[in-house]
Amino acid sequence: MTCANGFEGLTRRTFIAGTGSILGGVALGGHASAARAEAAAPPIADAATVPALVIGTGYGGSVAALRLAQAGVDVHMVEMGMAWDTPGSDGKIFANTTTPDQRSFWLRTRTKQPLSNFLGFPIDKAIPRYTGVLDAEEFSGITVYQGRGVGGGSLVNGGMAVTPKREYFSGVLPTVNADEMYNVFYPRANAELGVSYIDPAWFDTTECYQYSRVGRKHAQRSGFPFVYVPSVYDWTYMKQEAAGTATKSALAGEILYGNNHGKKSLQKTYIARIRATGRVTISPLHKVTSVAPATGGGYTVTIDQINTNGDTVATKIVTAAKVFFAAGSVGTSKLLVKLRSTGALPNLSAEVGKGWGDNGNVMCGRANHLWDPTGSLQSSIPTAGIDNWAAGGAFAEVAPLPTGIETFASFYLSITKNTNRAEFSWNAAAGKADLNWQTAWKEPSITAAKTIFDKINSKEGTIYRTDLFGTYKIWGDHLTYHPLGGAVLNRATDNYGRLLGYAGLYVVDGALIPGNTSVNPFVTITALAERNIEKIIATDL
Ligand code: FAE
Repeated sequence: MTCANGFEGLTRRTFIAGTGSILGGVALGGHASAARAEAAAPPIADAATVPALVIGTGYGGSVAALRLAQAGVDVHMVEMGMAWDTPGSDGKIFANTTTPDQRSFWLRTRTKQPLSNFLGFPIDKAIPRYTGVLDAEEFSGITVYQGRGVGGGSLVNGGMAVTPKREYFSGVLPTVNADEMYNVFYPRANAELGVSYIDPAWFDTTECYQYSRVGRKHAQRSGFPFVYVPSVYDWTYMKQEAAGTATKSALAGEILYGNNHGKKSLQKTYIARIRATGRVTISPLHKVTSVAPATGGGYTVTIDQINTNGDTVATKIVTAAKVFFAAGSVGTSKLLVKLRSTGALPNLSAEVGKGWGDNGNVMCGRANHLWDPTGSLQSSIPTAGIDNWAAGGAFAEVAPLPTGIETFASFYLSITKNTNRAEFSWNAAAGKADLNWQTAWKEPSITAAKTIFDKINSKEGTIYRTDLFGTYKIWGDHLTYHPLGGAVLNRATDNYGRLLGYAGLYVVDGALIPGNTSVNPFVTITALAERNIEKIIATDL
């Protein structure tokens, strides 16, 4: 079977697998050429001494490393995931969502796709264990999806680059000056990330956004404001994909397991600029396991070098004058609660580990009428949303189901007002950090999402899909793509991310944000990191 989106030879089996993958509603990215341009520098050496060590290479870490390097500081970035700069045997760096392989998941022997089922049937499959790009990290009551590799979440995310409405900002970061953020740091973040909107005329006519136009029609007929969602995808490239003059990427369904072409992941933006400074080295497949005060000042950092099976092949002890925690909300929180409890950093605040939220993520699908097709060719990059935040506490993205065939389904990822907050704690017996989230805490999110979709279903005479997350299960309430908090600004840290109790230790990532951003989070994480690092460079260096 040859499908319009290039899924040639699609069998029923691969169709089902592909459906599950992308439906996750969000995407990813990661590009080869920029990363490949630089010669691989040797990883950090045992016993090295560095002025600044950054743990993690996602948004917060990349902002911190770039600005420190531009200020003349030599920086070392340590990243537990792979470099993602070398093509596999198929000539591609990242696997397609229709055909997950070992590159797709972090140290799993079976995929754990966000949409686990189709027509009620489970669609996960066996894969070789490998340090793949998407981590589905399981805690009690919730699976937290995260990117692994140089570029962090930017490798796997949907590229939706949304600045919160200003009127909601005081609920997002109550102790941060909104004027500064909206006049300086949000514009700076948007410019550096390469954020732009789809051309509305093209949106109105292109086959690959028919699913979004159906979403718009249904939203507007029920009286909900429809909004375009800005993106870091290269729209010129997507038009070329549609015209058949460029290798298909968004239009081949590339999203959750990496994007080989059009998405401007951090590798193409901040990290390309970081490399150009000549002051930053990056060690992939290196995982920080401890940070403790060093005898002569600064901090002793313990780093496990791992292989692609996840086994430790070397342990390195280095000294850093300053350490920036940028391991993501989960990575930073897990590390900090461990260090506080095990005596490495006993003076960390009791607030460390607290204030963790899921950004109110909840997913659902709707079954449309046969006269309302959503299209067999769907761009994997969402660009439309339904804004019912003020009235119902939900902002819903119209997400793709890029299966290559007509599904007559509309799919949505909602970000909702959910005030439940969980806490990380150190489980000494198990030797790992636990998170005390409960699945039932998603109820407020479902209630908020229903303010949109019950009304649309009633107006359109349609029903919810019940086959995407199990058998007769409507809501994808078991996961989040947007972990936030765990080292909250002005609580576990001061108002600029300096960890209380330890001079020279900083948090610069999504752990600073207290659980919800009202929209997708990476623009806010980037802008906050820009704000904080500017202050830290001016006053602490
Ligand atoms: P992050 O980007 O997660 O980077 C942390 C890095 O630290 C990772 O590379 C880790 O591998 C690394 N690391 C962790 N622990 C260690 C350690 N001990 N030693 C060394 N390295 C370590 O953090 N957000 C949006 O705004 N729009 C979207 O469309 C969107 N879609 C998404 C879709 C998916 C499937 C997923 C998973 C996320 C999505 N997100 C989206 C969320 C977004 O990617 C996420 O908020 C940011 O990546 C978080 O940025 P951080 O800098 O906090």
